[in-house]
Amino acid sequence: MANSVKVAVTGASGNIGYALLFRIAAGDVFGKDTPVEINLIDIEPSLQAAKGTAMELSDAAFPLVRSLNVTTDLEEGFKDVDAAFLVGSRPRTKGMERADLLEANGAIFTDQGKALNKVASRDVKVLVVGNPANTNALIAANNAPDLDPSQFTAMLRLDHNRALSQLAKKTGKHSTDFSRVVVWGNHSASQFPDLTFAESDGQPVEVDQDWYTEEFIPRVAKRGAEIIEVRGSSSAASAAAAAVDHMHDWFHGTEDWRTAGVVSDGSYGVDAGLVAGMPTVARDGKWEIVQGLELNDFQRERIAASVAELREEKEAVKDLLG
Ligand code: NAX
Repeated sequence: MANSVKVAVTGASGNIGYALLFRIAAGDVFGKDTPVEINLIDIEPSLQAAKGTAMELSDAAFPLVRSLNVTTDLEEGFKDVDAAFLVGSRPRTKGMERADLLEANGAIFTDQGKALNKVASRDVKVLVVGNPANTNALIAANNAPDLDPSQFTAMLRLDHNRALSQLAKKTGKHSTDFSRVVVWGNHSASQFPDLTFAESDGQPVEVDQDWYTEEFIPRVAKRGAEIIEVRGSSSAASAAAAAVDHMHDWFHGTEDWRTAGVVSDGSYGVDAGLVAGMPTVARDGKWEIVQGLELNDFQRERIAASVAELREEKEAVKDLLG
């Protein structure tokens, strides 16, 4: 048996939390021989429901679960954690402007960044799922001066997986047959799911350009809304699966590209310091941005459009950036 991993999940009582916690407990993130100590964090009105989720986790008698702790206290919940999934966030309510949402969530991620800075493991890996995920990750990173900004990431893996799935459907192949797929930019409708570099069996993937620009890109970018329309509620298990994939790969490494929302180093026209979806590989516990790619005009334009939105979001929360 390996040493146990300490992990925190915020928004533990929510829909994504409910799906995610059972995957963590089953060993799908850290490995089937790695025990887990799980802290479930939520706000006071949701505490009871989080306790119920912990009771169910206990009832499942997972062999790897060493402890389950439910709390509303961030410093208790983040104490010494190796991994933190920041899922909880304030939903957008009727009449709420985007700027209000940014600000309301900004306050949450300011507090969480500060608490992680104070008490988490110095190697903590943080994945922000709660929306607006990119800007929330930016805020958390900026409020954790003693941690490296690269320890904070935003989830674009669901968008990445959606892109693979749509490509597989179109070509009649399996999603695992493809490599070098990336989703640039913001986890929002402005994102750019990019097949320019995609390969299958080491060969470039040839796609119909009309399908690519008229169907594939908008479909992936607006898939969240499509799920809500068809299912009647937002993506939950697929979002949890993507969070599992992201953290799993961060801990275990990857050969092929994955999309992670990472702090930009200024490559590819993405302002340094913004958190954006980029082509990355995970090595030695770090996401590395794939370097040296030649972009065409279409790619540059699409990336720039999403980066412009990220800049606006950053401007709206500039007072929270520590
Ligand atoms: P739920 O509404 O089921 O759960 C929300 C959770 O957040 C609850 O646990 C609630 O107690 C907690 N919460 C509410 N207000 C809070 C506050 N002020 N401070 C801290 N926590 C608070 O949402 P769920 O479906 O679980 O989605 C969670 C978040 O994931 C949302 O922000 C959602 O937009 C975001 N998503 C992000 C995705 C991504 O790819 N990055 C995809 C899926 C999802 O849309």
